[in-house]
Amino acid sequence: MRIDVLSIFPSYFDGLTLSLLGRARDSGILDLSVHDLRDWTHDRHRTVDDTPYGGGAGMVMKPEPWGLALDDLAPASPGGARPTIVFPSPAGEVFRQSTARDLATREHLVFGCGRYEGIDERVFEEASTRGEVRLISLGDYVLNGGEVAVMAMVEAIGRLIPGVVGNPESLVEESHEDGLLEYPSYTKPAVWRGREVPPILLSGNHGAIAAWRREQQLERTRRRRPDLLPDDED
Ligand code: 6GU
Repeated sequence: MRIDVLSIFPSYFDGLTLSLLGRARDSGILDLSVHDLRDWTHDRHRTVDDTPYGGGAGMVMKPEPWGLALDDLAPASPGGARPTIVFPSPAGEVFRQSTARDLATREHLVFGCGRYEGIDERVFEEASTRGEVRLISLGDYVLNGGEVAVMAMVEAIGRLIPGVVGNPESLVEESHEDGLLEYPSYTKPAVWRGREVPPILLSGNHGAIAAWRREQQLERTRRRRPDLLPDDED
């Protein structure tokens, strides 16, 4: 998979070269490039923002650098490959595990990180001539820009690319993969500071352990995230 990230703070993404995704990059599974949007400016101050038409607070990101960056990273190519272009936005659809699974199947993702009050709306129209455009939010709160959101999205997507996570089984028994929260985990010692591991986990009865874990998943989900469960019928 190829991922291009556009940002005016490219060093935010240095962390993505570490650990799991770093190894995926080194092995060639993931071709991740982070670009400075200012490289597509041509004035002395490398300006990326301007005042909003119609007035109002804050600054808006100018369309020209975005257009030139899209020309390079997502060129119009009749009949050619079309990338999926993601703009992180608190006004977008909410990012879920299902979104990560969907985006992990794409050949080429372009992430455009906005700052200031937003990006000139025409950039989204232009981008949709180059590929499928998705506005995606991390959740119902406000960040200063899209960088932290894109870090989270790239990590969630990247670990689903075959070969990135060493043991694929570790992907399936996780919170959200089956729509429920994860069951509790324990390791040695069997008693720690007087606290015992639930005896069933030491029983060797694999059927009973699976049933207990399922019940724990349901109980935790009911308690912490009832919104994930189907509504009661009665
Ligand atoms: Cl994707 N961007 C910004 N700026 N704030 C957010 C967000 C994204 N998701 C939640 N809050």
